[in-house]
Amino acid sequence: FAIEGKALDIKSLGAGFINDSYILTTDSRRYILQRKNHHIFPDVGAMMNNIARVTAHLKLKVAAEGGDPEREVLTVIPTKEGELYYHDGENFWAVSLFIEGSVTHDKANTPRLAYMGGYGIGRFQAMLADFDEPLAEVIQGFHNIRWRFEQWDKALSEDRAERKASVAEEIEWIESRRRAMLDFWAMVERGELPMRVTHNDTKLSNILFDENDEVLCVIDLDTVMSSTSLNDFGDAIRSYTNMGAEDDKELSRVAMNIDTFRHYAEGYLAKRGSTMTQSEREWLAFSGIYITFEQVLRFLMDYIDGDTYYKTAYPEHNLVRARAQYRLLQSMEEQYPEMQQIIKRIVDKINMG
Ligand code: GN1
Ligand code: MG
Repeated sequence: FAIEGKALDIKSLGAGFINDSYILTTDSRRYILQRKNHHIFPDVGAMMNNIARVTAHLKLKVAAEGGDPEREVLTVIPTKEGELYYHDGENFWAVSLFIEGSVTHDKANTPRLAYMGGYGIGRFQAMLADFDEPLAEVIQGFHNIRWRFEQWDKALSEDRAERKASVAEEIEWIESRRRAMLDFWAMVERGELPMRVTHNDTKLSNILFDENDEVLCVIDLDTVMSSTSLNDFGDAIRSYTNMGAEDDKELSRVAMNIDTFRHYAEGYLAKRGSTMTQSEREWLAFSGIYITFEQVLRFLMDYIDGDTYYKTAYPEHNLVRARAQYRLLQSMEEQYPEMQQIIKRIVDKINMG
């Protein structure tokens, strides 16, 4: 890679279910080195190409606003031959700049963090609103529930790990909502919800903050694709508002915090509200339910498949995750009327102002 200085040290960065990340220190600066998971991202070249084009666009926007493109946008470091990644015959590697002085948060446990997270993703989407080149679909049908149901039906009929019989109750959670979820997705298919550049993994820890908890930069751009921007809102709601852990065994801890929902929505809509279509605003609250449902399906499907997708820490891990996400889904369903009212109130306020 075209890095500055001599490499001195490489340390694992932990976290992440998909890639392996390291901090690479040279005698002049620090970098992020990642082994990209090519089982999950079959075309690493197409993925890196998406990232390079999206970050180039973002850098122009940040520069035009008088910001610092090196700190506020991810910088991909090419190889010495000018390639966006390096294939060593077995693994695929990519390097980006480490953004010094940045911090991440795992939990949105203050109103301000939730607001700033929404603001950060809203800003990211707003800056990409005029990006009109096609993006590669790096993971087929990522948030497309019709495609997920095709995979689901296949997983159930194959029952590869012979676990299906033991999760009959959980399977019913999915089946009883099949119609409603497909109906939502049909609006995307009919073009009633527009296609936009979406991040597709909007958890709080994918936003870098500075020391004053101002948003610096949105990271983990592997899944940047074209889809409905509602996915990004929904996935954030799934991760921010959960009072328990994603894989909490103690289900009584898991519930959606409606105040966190409100704060995130306020931050997001402050940046994005005025450029959303009527149908996007109308379905914003539902997107939390949609993405959380999808996550229950994905964890449960991986359990049924014999844990081939997500890294797991113990044999029942995917099932525990599915159960915890299901508890969160129920909590959202219970609070859905309130979620809708909150969105309506914020939108009315923006329209009046
Ligand atoms: C995966 O690896 P990570 O934490 O960035 C997954 C997301 C899931 C998330 C669940 C490419 O993200 O879709 O929501 O785990 N990413 C991919 O925590 O499948
Ligand atoms: Mg990710």
